[in-house]
Amino acid sequence: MALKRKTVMTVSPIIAGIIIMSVFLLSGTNPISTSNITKSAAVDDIVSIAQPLSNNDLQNSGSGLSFVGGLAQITPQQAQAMEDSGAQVRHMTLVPVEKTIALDNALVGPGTATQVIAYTFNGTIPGPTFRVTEGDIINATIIDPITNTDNHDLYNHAAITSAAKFTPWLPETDMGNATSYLFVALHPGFYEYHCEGNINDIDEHVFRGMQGGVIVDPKHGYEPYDLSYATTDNQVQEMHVDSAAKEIVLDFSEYYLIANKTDSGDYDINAMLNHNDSYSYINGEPFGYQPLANFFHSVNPDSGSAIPAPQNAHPLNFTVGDHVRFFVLNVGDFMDNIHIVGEQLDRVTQAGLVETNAQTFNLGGSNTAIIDVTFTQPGVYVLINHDYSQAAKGQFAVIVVGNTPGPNPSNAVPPLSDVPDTSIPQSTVTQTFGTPLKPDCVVQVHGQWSISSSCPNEIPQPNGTLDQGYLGE
Ligand SMILES: [Cu+2]
Repeated sequence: MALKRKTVMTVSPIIAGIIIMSVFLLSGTNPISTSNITKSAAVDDIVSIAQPLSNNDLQNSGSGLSFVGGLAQITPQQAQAMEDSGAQVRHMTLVPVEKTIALDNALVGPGTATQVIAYTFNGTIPGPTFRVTEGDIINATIIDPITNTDNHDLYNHAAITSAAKFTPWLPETDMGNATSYLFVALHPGFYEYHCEGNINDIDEHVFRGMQGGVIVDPKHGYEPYDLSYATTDNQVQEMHVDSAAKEIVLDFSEYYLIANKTDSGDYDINAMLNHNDSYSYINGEPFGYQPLANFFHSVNPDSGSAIPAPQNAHPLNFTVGDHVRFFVLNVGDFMDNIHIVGEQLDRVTQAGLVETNAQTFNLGGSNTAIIDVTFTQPGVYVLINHDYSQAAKGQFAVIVVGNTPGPNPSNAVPPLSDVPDTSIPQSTVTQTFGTPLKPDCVVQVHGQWSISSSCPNEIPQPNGTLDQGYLGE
């Protein structure tokens, strides 16, 4: 897939050919059969993937990126064999960018921060949503700009390996270096990725914004379902809901910010330890999908802080009869009690478990769910964290269901799936945070090591042999 190169940091031609960003919608299908994935010759190799790593592997494994939830680490040789058998190789390149982001919907009043001194992946909070298909090989790379002030790396949960792998004696991806790893997407689902910083400050890097999600689509797509609903004249009807859906990513987390004159927007560890978040958010922006003026008018009557009319806020838009698939990730420290005022959650899928017709779904920290909702009646609905303290701090989204299609905030719409009959394309409007990238400072990877950046950060010529990913030297 030849992508056009823009402004750019060139990287060695030897390693050209590798990195394609999250919008990497490589065409074609993966020939690996997943109707019975364990019977696939290529995927049988995965059995050998989860071999314990040697101490040498551990010491030379670069960043903390090891096992991603649903993704198992493999060697370049295994990856090559799988690719020769027809597996797709996908690229997931992340560039840590340290930047200050103004909050459009900052609280007003004393003791409130109006910006975030942020650590980001590729310039946005959250980082880009990646999308692959069950059985794909993922080449994950982190390139750390020389101008960064802190170490960054890339890690994920569900680590099926020694905890020693995450200890500080392992070399970080230091400023000016790059590290690449290969994985196989074993299990469908939605998975969190995040920076773990210098290990002892993981929380700081996560709450400054270095986190995001990876969608692993089932090889054969998502199951349809049947739905009973009441018409506007109260007649009960049955509906068969197809697999194809309009898709929305909702990334829930919080900001913990020092809010005085000199440190406004810096990370406040004491606030985190006390569960006293300054803001909560969906997709990086408090109240980003809440255009109603002065809702939750006074958050803190004692300090006088309040929410002004939200700026640059845009609701989620659907039409009557739309099947919507929400990919929900809770990165934060609070329980995310997902509720849609005026609706029920038709189907919730989480790690192979399925719940139907839920009024609210409780999502703990670092967990995810895929939620199907079909909107059968026109109207205005409100998607919130049903923890009122968090709804009042930013996790509050308005959903408008009308008779004509409306655009959705760009940072809520994930890349389209490669699996047929999965994604229904949507029109979008630019949103301040998240993907697609905020225009003031972004890093984009075009095809093979071709990076365009509008950020002042100096992105290095990567070190190491990165063309096939590597474990150790
Ligand atoms: Cu970091």
